[in-house]
Amino acid sequence: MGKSNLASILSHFQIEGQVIDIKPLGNGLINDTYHVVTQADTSPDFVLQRINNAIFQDVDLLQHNIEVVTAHLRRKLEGMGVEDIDRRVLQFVKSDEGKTYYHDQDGGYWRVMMFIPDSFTHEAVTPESALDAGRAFGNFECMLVDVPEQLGETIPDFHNMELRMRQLAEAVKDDKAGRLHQVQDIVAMLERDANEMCQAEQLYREGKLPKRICHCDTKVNNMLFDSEGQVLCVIDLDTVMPSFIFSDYGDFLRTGANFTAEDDPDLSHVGFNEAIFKSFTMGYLEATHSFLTPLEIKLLPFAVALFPFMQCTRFLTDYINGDTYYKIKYDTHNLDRARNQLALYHDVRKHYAAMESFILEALGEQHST
Ligand code: GN1
Ligand code: MG
Repeated sequence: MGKSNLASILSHFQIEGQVIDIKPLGNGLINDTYHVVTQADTSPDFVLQRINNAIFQDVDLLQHNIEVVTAHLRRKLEGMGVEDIDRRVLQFVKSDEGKTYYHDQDGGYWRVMMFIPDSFTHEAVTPESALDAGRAFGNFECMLVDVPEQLGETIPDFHNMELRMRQLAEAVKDDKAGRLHQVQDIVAMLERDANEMCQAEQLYREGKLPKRICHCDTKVNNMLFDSEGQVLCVIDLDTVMPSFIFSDYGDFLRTGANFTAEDDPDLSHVGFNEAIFKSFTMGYLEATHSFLTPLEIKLLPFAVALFPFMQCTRFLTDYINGDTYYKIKYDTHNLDRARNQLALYHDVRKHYAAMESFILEALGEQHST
């Protein structure tokens, strides 16, 4: 969208300062995000975002969830005496109607947040920053265990593996883009392991596994770091909703502990980085061991396998459907992503025993401190 249109959208929000530039920001695959630069020193910068309403169909519920969660996080941080709270939790700007979003005449939904200065996103972590990331996502879940109201699911059954398998089966049946013949091998592999990968939904039905408020999109690039490489703030809160806790644990390691990017077409680069796994797990358990159940802990290695498996299923489904969900940069982008995630899944499975023994060791350390 052109800058003058973006500027006219912005005029519906209560922002101060003279806007001097509006430029694309970040690598999100769903929403469109812009950095709104204002005259230096006189006022803060902003982030303008167009919410993908085809995917987030109930924007009222979505923004309500985010308002509840950010207010709760803010209260918690205040209670802990944290000083730079505005850099640690997202802050939304009200529209001229007093809402945290604006619905334009063409049907678009927009929102504006304060830009957090001197903050950076990264596409990869080091073992040092992974420890901090584990603490940050663990603390995020920990602070949200007592959110004062029941939150809705912004995308119903978002991390439900049974649903993802049904969506794949549907795509295979319709073969809308005529691409099925290229991917039969991947479909067969996913179907082979589907039962095992759907065990969480079964355990939930049996009342053995709880749902808690999770972030549900803990990609490395969904957190902000300061110039020293310390985590400042968890961002991209659209998918915050009730889910299995290992949504956050497994999804982080899916990007953080892959030796390469999720769309690297060279599969020889793909692999599970145990050093990142270890430090992220250490930080995560430090923040969460006091409230996780034994079953949730036992399922952590399963979660590490589940997320590349689920993401492979989702990318592949989108490829078979003709690329209607994820933004793509070239024709076979979703196929490359799917193959990459399948390779990661297979490699993760080789590390099950090592993961199990490390988790026991890490828990021992938490209990002795
Ligand atoms: C999407 O927009 P982004 O890049 O933060 C997706 C995640 C996927 C991810 C794959 C709402 O997240 O679930 O894991 O792409 N978000 C939604 O890179 O579908
Ligand atoms: Mg994102």
